[in-house]
Amino acid sequence: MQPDEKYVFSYKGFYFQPGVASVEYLDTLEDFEIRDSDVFLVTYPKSGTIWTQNILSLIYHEGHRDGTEKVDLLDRVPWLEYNIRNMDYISRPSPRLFASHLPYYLAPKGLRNRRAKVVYVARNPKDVLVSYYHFSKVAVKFEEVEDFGIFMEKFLAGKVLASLWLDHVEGWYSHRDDFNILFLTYEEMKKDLRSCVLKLCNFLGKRLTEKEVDAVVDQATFNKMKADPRANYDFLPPEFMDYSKGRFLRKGTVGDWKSMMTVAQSERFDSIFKDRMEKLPIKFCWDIHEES
Ligand code: PPS
Repeated sequence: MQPDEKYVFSYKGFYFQPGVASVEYLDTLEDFEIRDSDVFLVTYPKSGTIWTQNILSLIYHEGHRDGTEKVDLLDRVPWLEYNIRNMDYISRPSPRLFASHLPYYLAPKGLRNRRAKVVYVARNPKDVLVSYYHFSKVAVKFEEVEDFGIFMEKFLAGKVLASLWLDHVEGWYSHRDDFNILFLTYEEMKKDLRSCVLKLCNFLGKRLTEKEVDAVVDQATFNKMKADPRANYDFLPPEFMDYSKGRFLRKGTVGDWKSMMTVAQSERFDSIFKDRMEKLPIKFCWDIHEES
């Protein structure tokens, strides 16, 4: 079961999106020059990327916090491997913020001197799967798989954009000592956003006042982001998104997988992922009501 080349291409064992990334460009990323002040947000798709992009932008840009600047997230925290707007990353002023879905082994090697910062956000993979399934309908350039069961098999086999969830999370976690990295989970952000914002500020060496932290937390809530076109990808043109089929900010909850997966599907999922997940020290939360 190989994925259709119209939707993904493999580069060094990882699936990328054609049209917005090329082999020539990806070849340059290994030597992409890293500054000590750079911050990379790394995620597997559908794990809380836009949420954390927004938080980073709010932490770093006063003009975003106080609403005086109307800059969208692709300009604030652009994608490293998908330079959709053809920005000149080299001449961007410091501190540069980037988002990326790259696996650890394709990250620019300059990140391994442990000076620039990496924020890794992980989400429980059943919610990732369900979010990914719905997003595949909205994202025009993604393969739309009508049948959830078929999509799940592709996800479990890593035959989707960004390949296998387990490889991504496990790879970054087991190589954490090579990077200056902070791990967060979507679920802890959901349970206590303020603590996570403070954790981030601490890691990034950013000292914000109580009021500024309040402003970050307030503008990073699901409802505020949903209503803010700069922070919900509503600005992406129809060649990327078909918003008649859903929204980028869809539900924003923990445990939505229960509304989609049958008991049999959930058990099958567990049987494939369980052994490797048990060895992962990251504790995932599967239900918002679960005690941590
Ligand atoms: S992508 O395509 O990889 O960049 O997608 P990503 O941004 O990683 O994930 C999208 C999911 O994150 C949810 N989201 C949020 N949840 C809670 N609070 C806030 N503020 C928030 N912002 C985005 C978004 O709704 C997607 O999850 P689902 O489950 O589909 O709702």
